[in-house]
Amino acid sequence: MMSSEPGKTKFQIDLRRHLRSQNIDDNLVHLICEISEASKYVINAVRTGDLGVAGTSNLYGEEQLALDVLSDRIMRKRLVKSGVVCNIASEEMDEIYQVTSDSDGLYSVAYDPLDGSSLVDVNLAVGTIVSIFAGCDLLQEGRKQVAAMYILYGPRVSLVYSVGNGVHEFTMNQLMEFTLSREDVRMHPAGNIYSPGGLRNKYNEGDEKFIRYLEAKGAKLRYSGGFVPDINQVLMKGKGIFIYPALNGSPNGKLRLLFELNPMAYLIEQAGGAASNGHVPILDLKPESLDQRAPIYIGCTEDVSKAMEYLNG
Ligand code: P6P
Repeated sequence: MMSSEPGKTKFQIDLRRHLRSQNIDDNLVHLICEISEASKYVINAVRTGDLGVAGTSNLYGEEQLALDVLSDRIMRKRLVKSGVVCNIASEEMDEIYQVTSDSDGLYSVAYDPLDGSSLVDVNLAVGTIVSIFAGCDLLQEGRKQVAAMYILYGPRVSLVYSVGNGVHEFTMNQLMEFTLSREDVRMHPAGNIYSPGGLRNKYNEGDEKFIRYLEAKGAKLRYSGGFVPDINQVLMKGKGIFIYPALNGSPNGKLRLLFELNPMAYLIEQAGGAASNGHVPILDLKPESLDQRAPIYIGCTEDVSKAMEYLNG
């Protein structure tokens, strides 16, 4: 816990100062700060950039927007320039981008540069999601991440990170500086909101029964279609569950293990929550490919456990 320094309230503690209190490698401090700087250019692209299509598709065969390509380029250039990265994987790139074969003291980064980009043209919140491993191997279990973070471009711009010592939120001020707004975010055991991703008419029976259970206990449906704002709501309110289950015709659901699920599962577990694919913790899954997807149940521990009861009952 970062005690407020004399003369400084916690709200004046900037990201670099907080990272230095986390007892982590200087290269990792530098890397996370570089990502936060890159996000300021992504913000500008979101607010003023072209909303059209790029005329290309990503490794999932999904049509890319100009914003996807621009955000990806901003992130990749900053990571390469950082001097502390050996491999990069992006949801918007087909293959791993090798910066250097030298792994000594360096990190590898998997990111979704602008998750939910199709929501920008209707002015809904979107975000950048980042997963960081030590060394060159990006196909490690998520539990081996050394850091995870996201930047949420909403009514306010917030940055949430963990390096294994709890989850901490920073909010961008009028000078575009990230200052500490919540330290050591913790989740309740159970919650009262739920985010049901995907088409309900493609849910299997167990998932459908779980949703009916939630509705019967008075839980409120909260779903924007953006993974970052929807997870941020569950995390910051500390109450609730987000699910994107296996669907009829899509046995692995929709969300991507490397770029979306691993970083968010790391953060939610660090806040005292849980994240499962319906059978095992997300963070224990060994990725077999860059484009791997998995079903996700993520949020309060008791809510996730209840979902497993219905799913596997
Ligand atoms: P659906 C955005 O495309 C995304 O990858 C996540 O941000 C979001 O949670 C999900 O897809 C929404 O998917 O099928 O509900 O539109």
